[in-house]
Amino acid sequence: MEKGTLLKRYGGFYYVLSQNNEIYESTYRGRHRLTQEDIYPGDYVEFKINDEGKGIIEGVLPRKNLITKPSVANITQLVCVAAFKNPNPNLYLLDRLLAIGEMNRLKIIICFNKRDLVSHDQAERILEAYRGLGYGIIVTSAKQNIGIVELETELSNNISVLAGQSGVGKSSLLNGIQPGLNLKVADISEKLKSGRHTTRSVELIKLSKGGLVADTPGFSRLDISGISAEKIGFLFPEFLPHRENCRFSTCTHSSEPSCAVIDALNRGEINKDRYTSYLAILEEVKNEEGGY
Ligand SMILES: Nc1nc2c(ncn2[C@@H]2O[C@H](COP(=O)(O)OP(=O)(O)OP(=O)(O)O)[C@@H](O)[C@H]2O)c(=O)[nH]1
Ligand SMILES: [Zn+2]
Repeated sequence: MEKGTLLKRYGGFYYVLSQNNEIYESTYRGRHRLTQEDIYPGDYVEFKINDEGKGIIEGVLPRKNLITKPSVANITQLVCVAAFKNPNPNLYLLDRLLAIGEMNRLKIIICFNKRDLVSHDQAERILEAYRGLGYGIIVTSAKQNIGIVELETELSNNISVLAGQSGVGKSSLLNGIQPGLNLKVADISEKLKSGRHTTRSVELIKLSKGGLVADTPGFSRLDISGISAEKIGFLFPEFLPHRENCRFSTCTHSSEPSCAVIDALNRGEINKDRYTSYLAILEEVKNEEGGY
């Protein structure tokens, strides 16, 4: 029996990447009927290869994680992409993605693209808030081919998702890494036609320097449900040294008295924008808990 990774489902077939780096068009012959929830791109499968060189999947192995909306299994790394300009960085969206990466215990990289559109000082002002959080930061310009090799290196040996606001340059970066991909770049009329919010199934792309990356339309928000309000603080690494000094162990660092996180904020040790994002995520999760 061979083991492999599902890259995509298409037209009733499953495309499986074997451990020998071959892609097999496969069908499923397991004992149970597969439903949509039973197998996602990124899933490890056991399969046989028949005389015609086609794969026959016999089972899906337990998955390590699953991110949803849209769904992909077993990712190891979340690359949160923002642009320095056009669009201006949406820090709430970026911080929300970082929190989702933390929630799923993924390796996290922040990629700031479109470096060509800002000066050194403008870039530094934006980067400042994100240094010292422990995340890898890559500065790129898909247009001027800056940082592309560095990004490619970070993607090898990982199953990665590039997530970020529409228009930040995710497709352009992947095209820069692998010119043969020809991912659609900024075809606005096409996007309107297909409808921005229709869920589209994910496809994992095999990179020539190694690694798999999800082809990403729709990966701007991801799902943050399923976490309780008092756990959100754990997703902000800069809160960790302070939170044990909060008076209440269940402190949500919002309106409680003697909150060490708020004290650190007031001393300027925690970035104000990051804290604002924290409060917004807290509200979002509380609203979900309330069921509306
Ligand atoms: N100046 C500049 N423009 C860039 C850069 N990278 C991408 N762009 C442009 O930004 C626009 C959006 O790029 P895309 O690659 O489609 O962005 P995306 O993040 O994939 O967008 P969605 O598919 O909507 O999620 C295009 O017009 C690109 O040519 C860059 O480094 N510098
Ligand atoms: Zn607190």
